[in-house]
Amino acid sequence: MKIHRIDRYRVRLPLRIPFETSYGRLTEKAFDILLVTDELGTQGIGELVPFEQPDYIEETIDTARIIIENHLIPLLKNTDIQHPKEVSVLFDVVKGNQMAKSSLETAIWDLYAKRNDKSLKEYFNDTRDHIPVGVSVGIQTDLTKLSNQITHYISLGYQRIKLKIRPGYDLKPLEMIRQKFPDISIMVDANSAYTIQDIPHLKQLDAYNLAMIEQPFAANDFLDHAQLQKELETDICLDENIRTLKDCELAFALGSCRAINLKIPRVGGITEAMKIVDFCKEKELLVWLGGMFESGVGRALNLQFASQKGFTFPGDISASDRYYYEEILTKPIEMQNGVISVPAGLGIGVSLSLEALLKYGIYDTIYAK
Ligand code: OSB
Ligand code: MG
Repeated sequence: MKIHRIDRYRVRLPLRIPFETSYGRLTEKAFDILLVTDELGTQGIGELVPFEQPDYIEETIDTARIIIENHLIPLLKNTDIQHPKEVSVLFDVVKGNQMAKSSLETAIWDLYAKRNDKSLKEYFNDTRDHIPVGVSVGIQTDLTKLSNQITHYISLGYQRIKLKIRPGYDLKPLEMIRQKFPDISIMVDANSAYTIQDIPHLKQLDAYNLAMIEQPFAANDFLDHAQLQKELETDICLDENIRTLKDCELAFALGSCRAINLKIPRVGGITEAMKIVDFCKEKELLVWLGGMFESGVGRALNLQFASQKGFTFPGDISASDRYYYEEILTKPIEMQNGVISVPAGLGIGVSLSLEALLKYGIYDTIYAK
């Protein structure tokens, strides 16, 4: 297949509830939807997911747009792609910038599946149609409000709660949660807010029967995480650290974690994500699917990928109404009894609402042959 055209919607969707993490507060999600068209007129859809601030990892939506327009699209021009796996090889000359790469790579996977009249799920081994899901709960210093929020999500059926924490907001909310909800599956995510000096403090987290603790230390640290994992009973899960298969190999070799939060965009796309799944299976590392407050496009992709049976731990893939008032899809993504169905259409399985895209987005064409 040859890429003949790339169109884009730059979208901003207001969040239903502001999302606070150890590093900041999000009230609106900006993202781009990329439409990649081949020589036959088949269209693949990709989502560009980085945040506007470089506070989760270094990529931002602005840096990613420049990488896409000035460095990645030129690599696609006049290239005949036989299989989407070739895209990650083609993109290798551009260092890093995984989320920029992923937006195009996943669109080309979607395009390829659609050309072949297949659902994306059919390219993975050993899949199922219903995905167990959890919900990530932002920092909420009013513990009554936090408790109400958790009660609401549990009553809806979410199978696991991820609590965002930071120094000064960790043991108290957990104390409250364990008193009210002694048996729910709960984990915490620090988004790099602690340092090695906090090890004695973090050891107190062992008392709360947590499924895991995600990314306590810096995004480029493997050694301090390994030290903490030695001293902690609770499993450490790495998120921000993991950009490539190599990072997983390093984390495994050093004992920096026992679980991986896999986000397709953070590792540059589906091809690298598949390699990481294989590696985790071989090494018996727990791997589960994380999220980036994606729109329905990114979450449809996540559902296709999480259809692989290895993803037993509930993902950060919630229903549309957990994030947004309105979706950019013709049908929102719904959760029932703690599971979400894999969208059944071709490719990522969902269709775009042009009306919503025009309401919330700005359209332009970034490449035409
Ligand atoms: O650290 O996993 C994270 C959201 C935005 C940025 C980083 C993270 C998160 C989440 C929510 O925890 C995941 C989701 O529901 O999309
Ligand atoms: Mg995280």
